[in-house]
Amino acid sequence: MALSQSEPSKPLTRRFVLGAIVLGVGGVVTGKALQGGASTALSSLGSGLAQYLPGGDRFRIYTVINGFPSIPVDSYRLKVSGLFLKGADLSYNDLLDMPQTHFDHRFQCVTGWSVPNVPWRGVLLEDLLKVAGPMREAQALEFYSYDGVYTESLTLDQVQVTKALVVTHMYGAPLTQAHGGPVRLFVPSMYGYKSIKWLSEIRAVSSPTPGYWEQQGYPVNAWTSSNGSLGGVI
Ligand SMILES: Nc1nc2c(c(=O)[nH]1)N[C@H]1C(S)=C(S)[C@@H](COP(=O)(O)O)O[C@H]1N2
Ligand SMILES: [Mo]
Repeated sequence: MALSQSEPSKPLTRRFVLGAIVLGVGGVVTGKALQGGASTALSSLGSGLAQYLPGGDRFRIYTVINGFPSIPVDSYRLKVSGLFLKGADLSYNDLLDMPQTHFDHRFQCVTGWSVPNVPWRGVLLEDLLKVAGPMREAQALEFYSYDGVYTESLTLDQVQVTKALVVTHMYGAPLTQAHGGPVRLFVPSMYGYKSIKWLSEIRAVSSPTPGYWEQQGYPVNAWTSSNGSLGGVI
């Protein structure tokens, strides 16, 4: 990998924010562990928070805004718009009523950390596309976040090849707010920046606008090195 180690182009601001958030999360775990011992802490935290446990490969929590958008599950909406024969405005329960897919897959950030065997669950983007029906002119999908800033995109081919998932559950539990809950994207075989959190809208387009980090120099085709041969054209 020839990419630089630091994603941020505004290193000070972003590192400060990220550091504060990671420390905050660690603090919660430590607090519980001190009160009840490690095993009690584990069971009371539930498997959904296991990824925060210290040691080994673990997630870093990222957000490019100050904090996390707060979206109550009951008012969550996923807009399916643009070049579709049938647009949609899906609730969280609409997503749960669709065919559910789950698999374990590594999550890999371009800055060097990764987490193996993460259990993901949700709706395959491919299954959502079958319902919405992309028009002939549609070549790609643009993704938008409730944070109002972060964006991403995938070609329709990449949606198929990667098995990109609209995620509602991680580690057998509803997605936490920190990880992009109620709903985020997970794109296997591509770097973590493709996996947009707090997903608000999926828009079919003929030619996608590069995403947030891509506008700052990261590749639009974000294959992890182990999957580089899959290629991809935008
Ligand atoms: N909305 C939003 N989505 C995002 C990001 C972000 O800052 N904001 N960061 C991306 C990057 S670079 C990575 S590595 C992963 C991190 O996911 P996590 O915070 O669940 O560990 O989220 C991706 N999706
Ligand atoms: Mo990342």
